[in-house]
Amino acid sequence: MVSFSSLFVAIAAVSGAYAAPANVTEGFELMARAGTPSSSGTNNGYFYSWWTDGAGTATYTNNAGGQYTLTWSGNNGNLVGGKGWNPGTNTRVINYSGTYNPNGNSYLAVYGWTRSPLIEYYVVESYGSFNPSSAAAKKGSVTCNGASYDILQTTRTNQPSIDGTQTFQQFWSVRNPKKNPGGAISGTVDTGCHFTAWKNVGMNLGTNHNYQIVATEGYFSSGTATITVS
Ligand SMILES: *[C@@H]1O[C@H](CO)[C@@H](O)[C@H](O)[C@H]1NC(C)=O
Ligand SMILES: CC(=O)N[C@H]1CO[C@H](CO)[C@@H](O)[C@@H]1O
Repeated sequence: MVSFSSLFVAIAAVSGAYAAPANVTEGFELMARAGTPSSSGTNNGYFYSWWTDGAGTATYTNNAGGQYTLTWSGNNGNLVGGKGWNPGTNTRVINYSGTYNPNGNSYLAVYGWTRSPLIEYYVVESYGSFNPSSAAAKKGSVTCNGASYDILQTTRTNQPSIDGTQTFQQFWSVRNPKKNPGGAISGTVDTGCHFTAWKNVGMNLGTNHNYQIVATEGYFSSGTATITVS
C-alpha cells in the first residue's frame, strides 16, 4: 500500500523539490489505493468503507444517516474512509456537506471502482498539500456542476485492487481550482457528467459498478473531517 515512492512524494512536496512524474504518480496513486478495508458494510442505509494501515492514530466513526467523522493525527501512515453506495451507478448525483480540515497530504473525493474492465476512479473536490493532477497524464477538461475539472488517467501495474493485485487504469477528475479545505465544505457531484466526459476522451468505465463513496483520505498528515453524503 504505502511505498518508498509515496514517502518520497511527501518529502518532495515539503522541500519543494520536483519529483520525476512516474514516481510522483505512483506516490499519489498508492495514497489512494483500495486494498482490504479495516471494515466495510452497511450503516444507516449507506455503504461505508474504512481502511487504515495502522501506522497513524485515526478514528473513523459512522454517524447518523450518511454522515461519518474521521480524525487522524501523528503525521504517519495512510488511511481512508467514507460513506456512499454499493453498487455505484453511472448517473448518481451525489451531495456532500460538512467540514474538512486536513493538515498536510489529504483529499476529499467521490471514489469508486468498476469491473469489466477493472477501473479505479476519483472525482477530487478538495485536497491538502498535494495536487493529484500533478501526478497523472492530462486527457482533457470538463465543466460539471458549474466547476472546471482536469481529466487525467494513470496506469497501475500490479497494485492492490478490489480483486487483489492487478494491473488496471485509474480515471480522475480533479476540480480546478479545488474547493477550499480548512472549514465548511459542500458540493454536488453529478457522476454522469464526469463519466460521459471521460468516455468522450476514450476513458471507458467498466460495465459493473462496485462501491461509490465520498472518501476522506490522509497520508502522513493529520486532520479532521465530518462529511454527510446524500
Ligand atoms: C442535492 O442537493 C440539491 C440542491 O443543491 C437538491 O435539490 C437535491 O435534492 C439533493 N439531492 C439529494 C439526494 O440530497
Ligand atoms: C527517476 C526515478 O526515481 N525512477 C524510479 C521510480 O520508481 C521506480 C519503482 O517504482 C524505479 O524503478 C525508478 O527507478
